[in-house]
Amino acid sequence: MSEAENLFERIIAREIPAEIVHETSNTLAFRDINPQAKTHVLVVPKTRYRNVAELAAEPRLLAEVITTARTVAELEGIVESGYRVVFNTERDAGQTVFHVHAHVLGGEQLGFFGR
Ligand code: IU
Repeated sequence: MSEAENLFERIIAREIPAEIVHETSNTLAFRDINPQAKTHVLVVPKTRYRNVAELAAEPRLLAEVITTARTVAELEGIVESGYRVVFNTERDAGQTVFHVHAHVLGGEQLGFFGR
């Protein structure tokens, strides 16, 4: 496992600090270290799956990740203004950390994305 993946494992294990926003029995939400919006929180399952395609094999856990994303939006007060949930998946999407994570982005008008 690379340093970066280790890093998410170590955040989950509380071995290194992160600004934790919310936790459930199977997920953890913490602030992205390099925020791309006013609100930028990562939601991870505590067990490691490489990407959302792998996590899709566990629909209940996938649903818990999405539910945690909704709770994060509630806690951040961005449900009404709106937010985006993104799973970058593999190279072309720019995935750099291969422990699946949902980006929860909002708190301001977001730009269009794509190419
Ligand atoms: P990506 O979807 O794999 O590209 O996103 C990885 C994210 O993890 C990226 O937004 C980083 O800023 C973020 N991150 C972090 O919050 N803390 C870390 O220690 C590391 C990466 I490494």
